[in-house]
Amino acid sequence: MAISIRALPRKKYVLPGNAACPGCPETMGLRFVGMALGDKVVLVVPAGCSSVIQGLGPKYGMSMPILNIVFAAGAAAASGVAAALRIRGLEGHVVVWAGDGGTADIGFQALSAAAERNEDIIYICVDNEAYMNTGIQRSSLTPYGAWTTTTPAGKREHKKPMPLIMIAHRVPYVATASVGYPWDFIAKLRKAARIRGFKYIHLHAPCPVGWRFDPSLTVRVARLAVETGMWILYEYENGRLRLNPPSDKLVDKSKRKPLVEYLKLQGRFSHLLKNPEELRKLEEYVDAMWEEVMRLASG
Ligand SMILES: Cc1ncc(C[n+]2csc(CCOP(=O)(O)OP(=O)(O)O)c2C)c(N)n1
Ligand code: SF4
Repeated sequence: MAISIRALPRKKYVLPGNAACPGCPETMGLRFVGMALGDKVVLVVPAGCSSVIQGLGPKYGMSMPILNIVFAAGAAAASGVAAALRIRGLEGHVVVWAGDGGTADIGFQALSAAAERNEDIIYICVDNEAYMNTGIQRSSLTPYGAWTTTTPAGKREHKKPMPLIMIAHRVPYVATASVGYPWDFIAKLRKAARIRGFKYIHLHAPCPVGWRFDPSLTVRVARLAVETGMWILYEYENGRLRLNPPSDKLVDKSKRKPLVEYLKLQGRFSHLLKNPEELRKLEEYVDAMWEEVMRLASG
């Protein structure tokens, strides 16, 4: 369904003067959550950049109710909030907003368990591909070859396929999204809010600080990830996977921009660009990821 810009709420859900860095993708994503779901959101935020952005006391940077929770417990705490709303007969969408570390590493046990119980929550992984809040350490969602402070010569392992892992949980709704495509993300949030049970949205969120690019380029980098095929936009519902625009036009590899267009804007890949063998490994990963997603799309 098309979304009109005039129909979006005027209210600011991320307030000026918060503690985010310039060009921060997490504040962009949080604004979109507010625009999509309005005042009906209860956010559950484990430790990470967004718990700092949100701030405390007079510097409070958000206008949504937020439960800050320990790093490992996002999905468990949200399950409790959803139960409390249900018992009290209150309306509201319980939304976990967790980083890649808080999702794919330390929060994974609570996430997997809540998915298995089919809790009525929306879980968003805001994926900036490293532990940014504590100084850019690698996570299991950092891509192959990327520099972080704990992978100074480039990470040796590929990114964990989190959305596919969540599809394997057979939950009602799984989607990927990007801060470079707000309409797509807002539509997916609204759809998720209409579905009962567990919903997982994986939001690609390029971070200028950790990825080493100019803060004015966040949207450009986010869009290039999709245009080069490095990040695929899709949704999985009722046992079927469907590609979303513009990824649906990029199944044919020749339609995608060269991967280097995406990599060359980011300092974290500078050493990789000097090594054709390493670059080839990343290209092969992208091809394999597309094959896997297309198998699900045709199955
Ligand atoms: C049990 C525990 N270990 C470590 C920390 C320190 N810590 C706070 S935030 C954070 C990084 C969060 O990374 P991520 O989840 O990727 O979110 P981001 O900061 O990138 O938004 C870490 C390691 C903590 N709060 N609790
Ligand atoms: S480190 Fe990155 S994700 Fe964290 S506040 Fe800064 S720009 Fe945002």
